[in-house]
Amino acid sequence: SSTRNKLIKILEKTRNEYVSGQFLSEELNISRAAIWKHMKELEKDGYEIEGKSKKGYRILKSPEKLSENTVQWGLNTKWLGKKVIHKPTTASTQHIAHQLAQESAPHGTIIIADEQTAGKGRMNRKWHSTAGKGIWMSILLRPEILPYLAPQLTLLTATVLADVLSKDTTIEPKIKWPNDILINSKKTAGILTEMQAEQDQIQYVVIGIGINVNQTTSDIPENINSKATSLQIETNNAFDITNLIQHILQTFENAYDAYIKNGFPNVKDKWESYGFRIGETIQIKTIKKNWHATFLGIAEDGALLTKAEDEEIKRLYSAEIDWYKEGED
Ligand code: BTX
Repeated sequence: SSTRNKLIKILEKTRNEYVSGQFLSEELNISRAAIWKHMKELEKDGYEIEGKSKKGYRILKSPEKLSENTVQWGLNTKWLGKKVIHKPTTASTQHIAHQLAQESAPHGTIIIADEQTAGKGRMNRKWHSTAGKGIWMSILLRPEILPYLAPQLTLLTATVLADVLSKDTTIEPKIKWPNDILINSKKTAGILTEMQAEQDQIQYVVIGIGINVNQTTSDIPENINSKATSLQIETNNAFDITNLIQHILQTFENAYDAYIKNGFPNVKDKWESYGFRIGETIQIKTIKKNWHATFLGIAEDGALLTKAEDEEIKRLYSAEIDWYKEGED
């Protein structure tokens, strides 16, 4: 309920301090008995709240479990996450997002899961989604932009994740083109953008975000542990998944609104400020061939900008890149 949302906002803001029942009752325009009932509801969702006579209420502990409510309470957004679907376990949040999109779910709908049993990466690759230890989330958007611009949303999402991680943690995130978030050269997050569109109009876009948060080394499957990591592994700290999600949603909404208003230039600058190995030689793979070139940055439309040995400058829209090792083509 919106009353409960307001209540959480007040309590979260004044954390550690007591807020009097009188104040709450005036602020929310409900009786003190009603406030007490709301507090009981919050406790059902995992909040620990202390109520002291003469002093008032305060939050002792925010819920650890993820739910539609815990994501929405205290969420400071205008349109993103007004509808949240949470599943304890599901094959892939992308599937649910597509389904809801066909059933006309609104722009800004969020689907989150504690666990995915068939998490998807790009090009049918697998995405490991350990139960309760990461952010496995899809965002449904109905952007009024031309379909060919949709890849810019992936780059925008990468800058949002990099911004949030650099603010909320002590680590320095880097973005590997187009969309891997690396910490100490290892992958911590990935983004999968899928789109349904006609020639000149996007029906919807689903942006899938996977972030390894609280995995320990033993949670990372052996076949990827040389190139994958988590926030916990890199910082020795556990993170509050709900807080991170809220921060991502708030940052995403601002970045998205600015992008729709002002276009790509600011996203490009931000992306490049986090860009990994700009100026270095990279190995490029497409379906047809394999070559290396200098990574110059991204173009004003988001394409990968490279310069080959013969000085030819190329824009690439879909390719895989890797770090160049001596002896490769
Ligand atoms: P990607 O194709 O760039 O990365 C997939 C590759 O990354 C895999 O082939 C594997 O080598 C490696 N990998 C797999 N799982 C992990 C992991 N947990 N951490 C680090 N590396 C890994 C990136 O695709 C896009 C990922 C999007 C995931 C989100 S989660 C919510 C949504 N639902 C869904 O099914 N996918 C998206």
